[in-house]
Amino acid sequence: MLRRIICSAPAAALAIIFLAASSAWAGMGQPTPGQMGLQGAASPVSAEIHTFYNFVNIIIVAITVFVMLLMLYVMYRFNERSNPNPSRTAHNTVLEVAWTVIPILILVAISIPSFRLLHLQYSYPKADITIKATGYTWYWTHAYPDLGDFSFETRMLDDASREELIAENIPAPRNLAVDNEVVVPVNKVVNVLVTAAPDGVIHNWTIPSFGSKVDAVPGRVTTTWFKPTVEGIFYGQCSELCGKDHAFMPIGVRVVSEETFAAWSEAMQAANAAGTDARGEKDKTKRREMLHEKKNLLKKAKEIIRKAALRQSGNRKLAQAGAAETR
Ligand SMILES: [Cu+2]
Repeated sequence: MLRRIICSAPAAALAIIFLAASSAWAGMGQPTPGQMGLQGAASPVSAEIHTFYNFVNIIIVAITVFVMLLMLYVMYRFNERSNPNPSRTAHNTVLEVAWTVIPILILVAISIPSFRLLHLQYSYPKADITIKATGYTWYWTHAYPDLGDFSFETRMLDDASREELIAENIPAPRNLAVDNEVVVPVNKVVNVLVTAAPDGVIHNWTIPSFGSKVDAVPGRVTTTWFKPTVEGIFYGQCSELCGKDHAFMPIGVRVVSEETFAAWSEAMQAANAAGTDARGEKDKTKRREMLHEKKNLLKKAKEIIRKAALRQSGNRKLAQAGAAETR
């Protein structure tokens, strides 16, 4: 019986390692039912987090299996029946040095990749795009300070709005889909300045697939960065318990091609400029025209992202039909 347990233990350990290390079961950009492990990696930091997670998991499983086998052996070999006259040994220098030094070596082996990962997360490369995210109770605003400082609110979609998108074949997961997604170009370094409303509470701006997670603190600016390597939609949720609607302030980052991003940001900047001009305009008719133009530009920007979303959801036919309709 004991031999059978001992023989099957390494197989079980291998299975556990495989399950824990398998990121194939995890979704990219959002959680999936029955998910094991972390969400798929879509940035260099996230890829490093995966490597570190798998490495530490192997050590954890190996230690657990070793201790379990040791205990089984002790229970079998040194119980009262098989060992009626126990040894009176109180000290063993070699053993004591070994059980002090080996754990230290294990911790050193863990600390080296751990510090390397921390260094990667907190040494910010030169940013191609900067975004400012501000946490409110309970939604986010996102601004692009380098692109005319246009900004928008990001709020969770209700079920009716989600159904509309799903009917168009655009995935809109519950509690994650948002009205205004943050849009960034693929393979560019994005720096995110994160803060919270001065009279608000602490939130946390998180996108698991990018390995980005940082507190949004009132009166302070914190920073995270990511370099998305895959096009698509990546969701995150506020990860600092902030109050009543903490669970309902998701973040959606849409990674698109450089051309799509340029077209979108151009429309958003023009809409922002039209809005600023309208505020300074005294003539009512002109102001109305400017506001109308702003509305049209925002609609155009939304349509660019809608088409990108359709393309990304693998529904090219619908995207083309949509393009023909708006022509
Ligand atoms: Cu929050």
